[in-house]
Amino acid sequence: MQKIGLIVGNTSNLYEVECEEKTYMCTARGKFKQEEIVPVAGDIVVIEITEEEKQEGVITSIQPRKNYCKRPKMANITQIMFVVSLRMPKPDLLLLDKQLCFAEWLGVKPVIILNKIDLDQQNSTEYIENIYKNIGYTVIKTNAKNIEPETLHIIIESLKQQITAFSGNSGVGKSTLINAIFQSELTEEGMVSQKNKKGKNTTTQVKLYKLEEKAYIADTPGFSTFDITEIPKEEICHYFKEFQEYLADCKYIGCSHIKEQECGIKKALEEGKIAKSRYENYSKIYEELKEKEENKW
Ligand SMILES: Nc1nc2c(ncn2[C@@H]2O[C@H](COP(=O)(O)OP(=O)(O)OP(=O)(O)O)[C@@H](O)[C@H]2O)c(=O)[nH]1
Ligand SMILES: [Mg+2]
Ligand SMILES: [Zn+2]
Repeated sequence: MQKIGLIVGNTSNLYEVECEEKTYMCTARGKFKQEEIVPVAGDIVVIEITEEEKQEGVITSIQPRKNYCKRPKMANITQIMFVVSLRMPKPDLLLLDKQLCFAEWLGVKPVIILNKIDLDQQNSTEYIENIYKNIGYTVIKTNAKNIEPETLHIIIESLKQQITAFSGNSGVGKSTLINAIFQSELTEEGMVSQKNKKGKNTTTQVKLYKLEEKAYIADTPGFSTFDITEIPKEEICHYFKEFQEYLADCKYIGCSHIKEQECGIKKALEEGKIAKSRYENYSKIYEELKEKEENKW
């Protein structure tokens, strides 16, 4: 008998596949390896049930992926929540811009969470919020340790119908936030009711936790941020959302917006239409990727 399901976890060659009403432990057929496709968390797969009572099966095929990410290995994520903390650790906007760039490249929805707002002493919250709201990003401000019900409600609403990965430096509050989401006692209609508490066990693989029907959170131990080195440096400017409308004003085709004259991006920067930190981080990312490319050979 065949069933279709979602891979929610995997350790070595064993996959946990969640089907409609049951979860099966499955192995994968060798042929995927020959095609160089290895099933990963987030894959939708067809399984052949081998032992119904033991809930065991074999993965027979993988559905086409919406996206695939190498590090951490997972497929079909639809949203990334970037957690930035205001203090301890201090905000890292270069990392945030790298991660936003990655999300745009992957084609998934980015959400920014400004956490530890209770520790902000320099009004950085508003400063950062403004930069990113002006570009059109969703910014949610939190104190994850002591989260207000309204904020939790907004976050839970935005997790619906999505496979969401959390990203951000160590210590910014990802786990605190995820625990708050899962321990939520809110039982209003359509809200989380099950206390699906996240275990403290250390897995080295990606695991998807089910929040409710069609809503999953990806825990990516060992990879708190996404690797952007797959993106060619020439493409980076296309993933800085607010740069798009000024690209046509560059005189030179293939303008890198670094040293060239008559550059639409630099002009927009001078006119205050692009935030200084965003342009500076663009340059840093560009130079960093350039160096990596040169060192490859
Ligand atoms: N004051 C304050 N402390 C917070 C807040 N959110 C989290 N913390 C604390 O910050 C510390 C780090 O939080 P974690 O949730 O473990 O951070 P993480 O992002 O999961 O870190 P890694 O697992 O290392 O990637 C903990 O001591 C939390 O209690 C907040 O909003 N305000
Ligand atoms: Mg953590
Ligand atoms: Zn330019």
